[in-house]
Amino acid sequence: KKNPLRAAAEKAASAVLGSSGPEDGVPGKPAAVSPPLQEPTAAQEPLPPKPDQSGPETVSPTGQPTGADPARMAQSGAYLTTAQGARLPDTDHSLKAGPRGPVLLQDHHLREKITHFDHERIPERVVHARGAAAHGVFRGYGTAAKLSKAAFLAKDAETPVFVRFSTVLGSRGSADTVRDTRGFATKFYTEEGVFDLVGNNIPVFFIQDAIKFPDAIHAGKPHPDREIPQAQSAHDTFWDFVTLHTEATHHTLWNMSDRGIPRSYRMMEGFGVHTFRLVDAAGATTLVKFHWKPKLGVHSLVWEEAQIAAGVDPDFHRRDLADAIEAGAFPEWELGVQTFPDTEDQTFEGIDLLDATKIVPEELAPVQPIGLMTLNANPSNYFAETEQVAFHTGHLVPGIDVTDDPLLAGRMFSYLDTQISRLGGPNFGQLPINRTHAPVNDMLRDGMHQTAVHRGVAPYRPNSLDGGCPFLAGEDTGAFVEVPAAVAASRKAREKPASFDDHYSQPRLFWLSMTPVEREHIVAAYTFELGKCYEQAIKERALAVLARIDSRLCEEVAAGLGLPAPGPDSHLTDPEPSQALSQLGGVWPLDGRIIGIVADEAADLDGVRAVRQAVLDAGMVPLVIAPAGGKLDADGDPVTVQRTFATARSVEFDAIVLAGAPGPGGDAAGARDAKAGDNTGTAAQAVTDPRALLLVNEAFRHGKALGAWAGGDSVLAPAGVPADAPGVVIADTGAAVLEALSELLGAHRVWERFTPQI
Ligand code: HDD
Repeated sequence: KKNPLRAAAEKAASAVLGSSGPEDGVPGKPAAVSPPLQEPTAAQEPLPPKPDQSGPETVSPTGQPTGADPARMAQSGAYLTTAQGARLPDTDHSLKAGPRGPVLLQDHHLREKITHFDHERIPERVVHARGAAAHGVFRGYGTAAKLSKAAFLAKDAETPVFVRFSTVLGSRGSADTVRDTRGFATKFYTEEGVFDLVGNNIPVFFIQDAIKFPDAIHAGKPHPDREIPQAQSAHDTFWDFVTLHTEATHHTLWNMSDRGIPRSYRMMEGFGVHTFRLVDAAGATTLVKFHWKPKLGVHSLVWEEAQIAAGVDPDFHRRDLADAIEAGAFPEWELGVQTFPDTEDQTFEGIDLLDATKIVPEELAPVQPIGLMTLNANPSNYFAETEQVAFHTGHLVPGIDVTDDPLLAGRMFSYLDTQISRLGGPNFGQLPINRTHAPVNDMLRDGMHQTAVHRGVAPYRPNSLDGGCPFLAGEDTGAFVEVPAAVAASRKAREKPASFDDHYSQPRLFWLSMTPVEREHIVAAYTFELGKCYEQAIKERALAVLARIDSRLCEEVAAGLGLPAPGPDSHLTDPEPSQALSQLGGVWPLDGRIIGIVADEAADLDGVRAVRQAVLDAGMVPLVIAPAGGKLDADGDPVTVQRTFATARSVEFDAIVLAGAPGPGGDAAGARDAKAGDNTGTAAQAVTDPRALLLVNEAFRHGKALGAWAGGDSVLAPAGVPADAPGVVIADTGAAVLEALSELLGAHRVWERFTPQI
């Protein structure tokens, strides 16, 4: 019986060599002029996957379990060894000539330990250095199967993924909550090879041509003389660049909107930005834009909150992602596509699909869901996984191809190039986190950090020594074959198309699509950022750009800067607003929301226990905040304190509940009497502690829901919170408070508390 692998290999080999004509093999390949050379066709099974990097088998002299979960232990094996496996008697004392004598050069363990430590760091990413990541799974809905032959998009196909979120400008140790674009890069380990969707949380980009990327990043990064400011766009060089390259106007406006300060990585949209090309089994193509839609909705911080968080918890987003996953609140996103006919001009409704500074409003091309991604596991080791993961827009699988977007073309070069220096050579694809789950049978050899032990003598093809392997695949045997898309006959030129010239109509569309409160945030952001610039000429130029978006926006920012607003632009159009661009208006799941419960020893602790449980039952996270740490009611049914007045800051919580005092039989009236009379009520300490008052006041100013029961509300007035303000719930029991708060939380914030003047 004929070996099927051999038959496929023979077919592919003969197609490539041209012996049976173009119709059998690669489309459009001309027939060979000379008779083809005969290539050996004795196929072999592909080589096994490259060697794994896992640690050595556990070596235990006694065979006794240590009690720790082996999968979570830092080391395997009982004895500390050198890198060569020699067991060590001591790792705390250098080898010396006597206890007080000189250290001996002979001490190999000392030198090995310090040398390795000296080289523990690798260069951080030149952009997107600060990030956090998680493992998960993607399940195809099958709805894209008619557009793309990619196997991972088939119905119910499950594919492991690794996702890294990031900021762009800051260094690896910078704060999470700075105003910036967020990276959203997904690695799909499909059975046909790795597919990377390397996107952002903003659907447009600063520039239209990759050749400007170094300039854009030089302008956004800290000034080269003093290396400040860190992780900020609020400085002269950034605004100099974006006002001189006005194609950046659209992206800059998104950055100045609430999208620039997400509440959580779990609450961000993701976008592939460029237009991609899907290919079905028959070779038909469709242009698409990829969208990730978070199940929890799209939500943001308010600017003051973001600034405070950058100080009190620089790891705010990193912690949030890891905590949510550890708690089982697995974040989910639906992957969707907007589809466009693959026409020769590659435009849709007059929008140039190759211009990465343009969106296609969802009202014109709805996002059609094609699969669900669930992030369900944290990395075990930050360096090995999150730091060493390497994405590339060129990691494509059959069924997904690129377009001629000039920004994308430059990216196709940049990622591999940067990773060679960042990861120390060309073999980073062998690192466990980067390794494909498909069999690898390449002819790439040697190089720094080569971990594969390749067999055979003929890493070239065709060959007659290694059985002729490997053979070439055709489309029918799963090869990735570029779409033979037509290239417009033209001439070489460093030019851009005229359709790239419109820099303002889509920023105006975005502005007009915002609600008043979102517009006010945008005005405040521009006013803050430009207010941090020193050069008057840059501020004036920025105002001239804003006048081309909207005169009210321009006037408000000008007023904040104390500068005259340029006159209105007579070219302004009035595009139909796109509701999909606004973040307000929905009701969203509460998974993983954090509820702070302020209580003390004198509080209604039964009520506190009940609220805690109700918060947990709703899939949210309760954190008890008390004047000091430890336990409340330690001798009875203890309530653990998670935060103290010293460690709690409002930014950590989505809502705050102020516990009441216990009344006779727990009734509220009795509780109020108890509090008012002898200062034993729960609020007694909070009422006089400025840290607790700040907590409540900030939460109020940031539009967070506040609740109190049985006298807990006595904190409100000293904290400057009117008891009748929107989103302040005072009820008789903790349970009633929580019910009302949950309803408020579905809208993310108490938006009525903001009174925009725009
Ligand atoms: Fe980029 C990293 C996203 C344009 C060059 N980029 C990087 C990451 C994301 C993006 C999410 C971090 C990946 C990770 O977590 O490891 N980049 C984008 C998007 C762009 C974009 C959505 C426009 C649509 N990028 C872009 C251009 C260039 C680069 C035009 C260069 C010409 N990007 C890089 C890079 C990085 C990178 C220098 C730095 C670290 C890395 O690649 O691995 O190659």
